[in-house]
Amino acid sequence: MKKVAIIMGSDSDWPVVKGACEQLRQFGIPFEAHILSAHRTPIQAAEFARNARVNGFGVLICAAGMAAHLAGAFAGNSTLPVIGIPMKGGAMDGLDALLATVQMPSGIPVATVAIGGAKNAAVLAAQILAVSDDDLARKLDEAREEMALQIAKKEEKLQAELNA
Ligand code: RP5
Repeated sequence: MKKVAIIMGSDSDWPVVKGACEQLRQFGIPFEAHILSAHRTPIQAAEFARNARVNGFGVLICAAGMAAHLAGAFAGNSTLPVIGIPMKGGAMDGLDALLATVQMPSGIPVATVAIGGAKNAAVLAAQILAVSDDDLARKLDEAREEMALQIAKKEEKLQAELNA
C-alpha cells in the first residue's frame, strides 16, 4: 500500500496532528510524520514534496497555522493529492490559516479540511487510497457502520430519557 506523509509546520501542531496518525493506524495505513516548514525549511520541504511519489507516498497531508503556505507549497511541488489542515491559533484563531490553505490558484488544488480537522484529513487520505484498495474500502465501510451504530445507541438513550 502507498504511504501517507503527514507534514506539520511546527512541533506546536503535533498535539492536533497526532489525531491523524491515530486514525491512519486504525485503518492500518503506513505513514510517516515530519516537521517541515514552507518558510523555515523551504528547501527541505520542496525536496520532500518533489521526491514523495518516488519514495512511495500516495497522499500528502500538510498541517500549518497562521500564514499557512505549507500545503500550497507541497501542492506546487507534487502532483500527488494534497490535503491541508488549517491549524487553530494566532490573532485570527485559524481563520487566517483556513483561507491561506483553501484559496489556491487554479490548477494547483489543496483539499482543505476544517480548522484542526486532523481526523477528517486521515479519513480523506484513506478514501483516496481506497479507490484502488478493496480491503481498505471495506474498513471504511465498517467504520461508517460503527458510526451509525453509535448514533442509533445515542438516539435510543435520548428517547428513553424523554419518555421516562
Ligand atoms: C506555522 O506557524 C506552524 O504550522 C504553526 O501552526 C504556527 C506556529 O508555529 P510555532 O511558532 O509554534 O513554531 O508555521
